[in-house]
Order: sequence, then C-alpha cells, then structure tokens
Amino acid sequence: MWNPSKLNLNKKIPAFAGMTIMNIKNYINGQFENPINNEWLDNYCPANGEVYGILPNSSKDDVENAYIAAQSAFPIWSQTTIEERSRILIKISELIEANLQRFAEAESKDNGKPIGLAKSVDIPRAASNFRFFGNAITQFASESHESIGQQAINYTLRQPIGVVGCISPWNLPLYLFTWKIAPAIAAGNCVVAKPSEVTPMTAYLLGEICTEAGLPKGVLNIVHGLGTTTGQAIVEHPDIKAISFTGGTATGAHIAKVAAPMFKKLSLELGGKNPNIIFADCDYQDMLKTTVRSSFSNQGQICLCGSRIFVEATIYKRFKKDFVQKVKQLKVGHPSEESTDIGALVSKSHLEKVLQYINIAKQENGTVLCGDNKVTLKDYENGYYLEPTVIEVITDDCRINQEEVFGPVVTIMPFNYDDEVLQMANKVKYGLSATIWTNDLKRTMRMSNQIQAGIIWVNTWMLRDLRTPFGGVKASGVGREGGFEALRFFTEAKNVCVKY
Ligand code: TXE
Repeated sequence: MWNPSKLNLNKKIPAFAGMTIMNIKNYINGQFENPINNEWLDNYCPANGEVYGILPNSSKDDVENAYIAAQSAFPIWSQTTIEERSRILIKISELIEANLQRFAEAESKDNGKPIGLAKSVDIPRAASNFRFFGNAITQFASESHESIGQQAINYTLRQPIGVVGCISPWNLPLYLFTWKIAPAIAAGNCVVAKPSEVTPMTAYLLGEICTEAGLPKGVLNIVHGLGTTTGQAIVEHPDIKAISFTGGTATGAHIAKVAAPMFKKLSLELGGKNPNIIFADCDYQDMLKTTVRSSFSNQGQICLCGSRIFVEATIYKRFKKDFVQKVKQLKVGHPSEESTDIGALVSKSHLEKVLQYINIAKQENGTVLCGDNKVTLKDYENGYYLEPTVIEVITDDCRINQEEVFGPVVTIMPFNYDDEVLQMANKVKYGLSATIWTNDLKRTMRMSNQIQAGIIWVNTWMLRDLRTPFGGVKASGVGREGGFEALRFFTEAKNVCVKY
C-alpha cells in the first residue's frame, strides 16, 4: 500500500530543490478550503520519486461540509432547466480543452503517464465526458404507457437522487473522475467527489474550471484524502444516497458491505484480467500492432488492458517472436518526453507489487521472454520505471494468469481449439472485457456470446463510443456506466399511474 508521510502545514514545508510545492485544497461550496483538522498527505511525482505537493487528508467533518454544500445546492440545481445544465457542462468541456496543455502536464506529472497519451487521450476524453452528458441529458426522455382497456396512463419520471458520491482511482485520473461527475450533475444531482489520493492534481484544477464555467457553488464538491478516511466517510454518510466507484475489487467489496445496510444505489467498476484471443485467420499486422497497445498502454494500468494473451498454436511461434521484438522496441522514458512509450508506474508500492508478481510467475515456471528489469533513467534515478514484460506460461491457472497485476506485464500461451480457449478465457474471477482477433463470422458470434464479460472487442481494442454501456460481470463489478445507463443510475425512476 502507498504509505504517505504526513506533513503539517503549520510546520515549515521542507524546501525541494528547484520545485515549488503545490498546495492542493478541497473544493467545497465553490471555495478552496484547507482540511479542518489540518492533516496533509504528500503527493509524489512518479517520474522522479520526489514529493512535489501536499493534499488534504480530509476527515468526516470536511465530508460533512461538502455534503451540506451539496444538499443546499440541490433544490435549485435539480430545478435548473436542462438547457441551462447542458450549457454549463458544455462550457466546462470547452474550458478543459482550452487548458489541454496544462491539464496534460499535470496528469503526466502526477501519474507518470506519457505526456503524449495524456494530451491525445486522457484529457480530451475528460472534456468529451462533459460535452457528451451535456448533450445526452437533452435527449433523456421519460417513458409513458397507455394502459389500454383500463382507462389509465402510466408515465415514468426520472428524478435526480439528491447528493451522490463519486470515488475514482489513479490510473486515468481526470478521465474516470469526470466519467462519473458529468452524468451525475447533468441529471440534476449534487456531488461529493473524491479523486485518488495518489493523483489529486487534475481534480484540483477542475474546481477552478467549474467556477469559471458558472457551475453554481455546491453542485460539485471535491474532497481529497485517503480511501480509508475520506472515502470511507463518503460511503458511510447516511444521506449520500448513491455511490459510483471505480477501483480495486477488494475495495469495491468493502464499499458494498458498508453501503448495503443503508440501501444505497451502487455502481462498482472494478478490476479485470482480460483475455486477448488471437486466431490464425486474423489480420496479423493489425492484431500485432494493437496487441502491443492493449498490453502496455498507460504502463498496463488500465482495467481494460488485455493481460492474458492466448494465441492459436499454428501461429504461436511467429507471434511470440514478432511480439517480443516489438515490445523490446518500446521506449521506457521520462513521461514529459513526447517520444516516450512507457512512462513511470504510479507509485513505489505499486512498482513493488508488480515486481512481486513477476517473481511469482517465475516460481510457477513462467518464462520471462523480455522485460523484468527496473529502468534507471539518468537524473531520475528514483523514478518508478519498469521494462514492459512478456511471460510465457504453460498453464492458465497460475497466479500471474488469474490475479490482477495492473502493470506492464502480460502472459502468452498457445491454444488449439475454440472450446479450449473459451474455457480458459472464462476461468477467472473477473469479467470486464475481452478482445477476439478473427475474420470468421460464426466464431465471432459464438465467442462474443459465450465469453463472460461486459465488453467485447472484435478486431480492435478500446474503441470507445460514449453511448455504449460500460462495466463488467463477476468480480469486475456491478452496474453499467456510459450513455443513458449512467443517467439511469443517477436518477430514480418513479412511475405515476393516472386513471381517467
Ligand atoms: O485502489 P483502491 P488501489 C486495482 C489494481 C490495483 C488495485 C489496488 O489491481 O493494483 O486495484 O489499487 C478509494 N472507502 N485497480 O489500492 O484502494 C481510494 O482512495 C471508500 C483497478 O489504489 O480501490 C481511491 O480513490 N473509498 C482499478 C479509490 O478508492 C476508498 C483502478 C480506488 O482505490 C476506500 C485502480 C474505502 N474504504 C486500481 N479505500 C480499475 N478498475 O480501473 C480506498 N478508497
């Protein structure tokens, strides 16, 4: 676990050569606030392992203040016209776009992801979240049913829930934070949100943008802090009526347990151990290029990454050689360099966890085909860098093939028959996504129907359309986000039956 040391703001903040310490604050009722207890956490830069900021470790009292602000804003915000809400969301989107460089630099510095990725994917997608839900809410129609023969009409209202909690992880910080907040506020709710304590920076910047866009104070409140203190206080709050959470499966299970007695609405997007199934009849070059990306994008720290690669035996040798050759060409480098393919892992403890899994794989007779070395960059010796690692396994039930590593590590193994690979694909506790590479239509249909996952890609990976449902089955979570699914989650359906 990440283990921050606590700094007290009353004490003098130690000077870091050439760096100004960023003092992140909570955003409550439209104001930037210090935490009531004056407890602070260190914010590390994964590229060099140094502390470059501090953030609040907010207590129950801060969460209560955030709740009060949200609750006070709710009567007006929930009655604000859809056109006005939509206008403000789209304005937020435009302001994120106008600040693309600033957001991308902050995200890359905070998370270790290559700046190119932050600029081309993470930040534009965060802006899209606001634009998309700003538009979607204008199309979110209620249903009505005429009960023929009974002289009655039923109509179903979709009412905002009230104050909702949004808790997000560190891997796609702004993208996943806004993926929850945008539909929540579009639907007329007010929000108490907590970004990951490991990557708080872009959420902090978002506060400024929301004020500038004219979002009324109290509609969005951002409290920073540890999961076990701040996050727990949000989940335990009796009047925060819904929780949208993305993070680890163990945390998701814990949240479900705490929330259940209060009958909170829950959306849980959790871990994955996604199969990437490659048949010999696929478009080989396209598959090869995309498989490198689906394995190592964002240092493999995306819940959708294909971490188990199954290859049809007839092309296994060729794939193994070509794939390893391509992976070796990936440049591990400083996240701020445009030419970097693989940046830093998010934290020291996470790097250690990933290395531990590689060792477990070796003990279980896995063969490391490339990678498995920490990388030391000149001038950034304390950064959390790891070579992209490919491990050949002889059985699918070893731990490296069953447990979520969430780093730049993939396994490969051959298969002979469709049924065999189908069985292996489903023999994990997770069920988030799967990728299938084939040009055979019957096989595509059969595999897509039978793989246990919420998202299937055929001959592509991470092609996203925000209208589609997003989420997993089994230990990958409960509920769906995206499109109208998200707006349904953030509203209560109320049916009214009128007899005439
Ligand atoms: O996530 P946590 P961690 C997986 C990945 C990773 C593992 C653990 O395998 O190695 O989870 O990562 C907040 N009440 N994923 O420990 O703890 C926390 O502060 C309320 C997959 O970093 O689940 C943060 O904001 N909130 C995943 C958020 O939960 C709590 C992305 C996620 O942190 C809390 C990240 C509590 N008791 C990790 N405890 C994905 N699905 O994409 C923690 N939090």
